[in-house]
Amino acid sequence: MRNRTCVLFSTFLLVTTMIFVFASCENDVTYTVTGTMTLDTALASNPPGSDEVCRVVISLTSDVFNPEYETNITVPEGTTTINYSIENVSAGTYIIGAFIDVDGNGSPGDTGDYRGAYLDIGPTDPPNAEVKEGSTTFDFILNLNT
Ligand SMILES: [Ca+2]
Ligand SMILES: [Ca+2]
Repeated sequence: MRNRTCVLFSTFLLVTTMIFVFASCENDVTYTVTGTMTLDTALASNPPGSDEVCRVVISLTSDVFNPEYETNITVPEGTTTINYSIENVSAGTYIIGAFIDVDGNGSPGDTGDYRGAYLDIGPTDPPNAEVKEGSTTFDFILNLNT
């Protein structure tokens, strides 16, 4: 009887441990999110001939200035497409967007700056980019603010 209790308890511990390990592994799954951004107008730098920085953000909310993930890509004048890649993104539904602060004043909304988001999402729309197995590529257009 005592042995049987011991075996049952050991089995319980083993199963509990396996469930815990499995659950932990599941939570650790992350993805590399990639895509191509196409500028609707070739990059016009300010000052002319200089490089600009394209800030790519992946955000759980419409607050793209406090994103969960981001990367900065330096691009030269004349650029028309920019490839991005952000590693270690957890599964979830996000806003994926980018902007180029061409005049360097910290705001992406000025004439001559560029901005855009996956499926052209607006600032009041809910996140629309679902990152999961088989869904990690999000292409979008960067529009010149005119
Ligand atoms: Ca500039
Ligand atoms: Ca600006």
